Amino acid sequence: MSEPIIDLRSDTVTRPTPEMRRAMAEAEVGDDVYGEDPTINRLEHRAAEIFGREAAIFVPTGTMGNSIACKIHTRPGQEVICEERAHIFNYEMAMLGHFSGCLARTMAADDGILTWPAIKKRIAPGIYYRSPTGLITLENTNNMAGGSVYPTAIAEEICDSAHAMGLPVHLDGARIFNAATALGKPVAEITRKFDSVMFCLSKGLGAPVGSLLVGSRKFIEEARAVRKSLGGGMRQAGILAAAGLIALEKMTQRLQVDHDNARFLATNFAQISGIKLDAGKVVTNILVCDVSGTGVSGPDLSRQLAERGILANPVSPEAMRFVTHYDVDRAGCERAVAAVRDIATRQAASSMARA
Ligand code: TLP
Repeated sequence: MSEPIIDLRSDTVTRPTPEMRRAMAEAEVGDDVYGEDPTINRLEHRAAEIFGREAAIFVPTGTMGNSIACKIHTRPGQEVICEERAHIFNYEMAMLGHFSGCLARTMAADDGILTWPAIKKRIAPGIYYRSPTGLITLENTNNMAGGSVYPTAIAEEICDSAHAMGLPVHLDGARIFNAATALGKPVAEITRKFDSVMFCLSKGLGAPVGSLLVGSRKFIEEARAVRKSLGGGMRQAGILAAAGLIALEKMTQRLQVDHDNARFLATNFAQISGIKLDAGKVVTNILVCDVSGTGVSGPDLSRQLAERGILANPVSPEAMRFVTHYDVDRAGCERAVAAVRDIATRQAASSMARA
């Protein structure tokens, strides 16, 4: 029998647990556009409670949650500050431009962690012919920076200083429960200063679909209208919220396992000649490493791994991303390490033979 596929492309590939599937089958539902889906109402209520906020809204995707937040916080002609690897900038189909009429003002930051002194220099000077800064967005964990985590004091300094200038701060917290696990603090504590927070149920938490946006009652009321304008008004979506409730209540407890597996991958990859990676910086479930020193490009390594039943995505010609999650265990990670080592060793041997 052939070995199962090990899918390290993303934590978005997780499938609903048997408990989620049962809850979905039994979910009480109603028309959520009328506010009558009891399971969605329960999920939104729980999310608001867990984040210590007035209200929450269920949205089909993280991208929609971010789009709604950016739309509400800005007006056309403004700039939105984000780190250059931000999901909002790179993977959301230029929504800032075509939906909110804003430009992204990107900036590079070590490990993807912006700081107030750096942001301050990028805030528009307030001259009438310069497009004003309308919003700052942070991403915690920072996906493409290798799942890095914001130290809470740095995030809070950004929020406090931005607020003192009248600027809102939105958090793309797609993986905020991973950040909370790494910091050993509740999500409410590490996100309390943000004006709005989006987080995903459909990544490491294993739900099949869905994200939430949390904030003040007024903000969430506006978000309901904006969600509708994006075509995101769902009807009997309680079947999705039922899985989301399990994600929120139970799956948040187990993320350390994924972090340990990512660290295991990182420690082993770092020992393979030609792979550049600081294993000590892998603190959540994502690792991004430079593989160019092996002589195999990212896309080529991805192809060769797929032939061995291991799936992982290149993020540039030089770099690969590996993401651990509920559907990958330690044995799967061991197979991934063996496969990468084998490909790198063969490449080194064939380069030697040619020399
Ligand atoms: N990230 C996906 C891809 O789109 C890159 C992944 O595989 O990691 N914010 C962050 C930080 C994300 O990583 C993602 C998805 C989103 C937002 C968007 O969520 P969805 O896919 O639900 O729109």
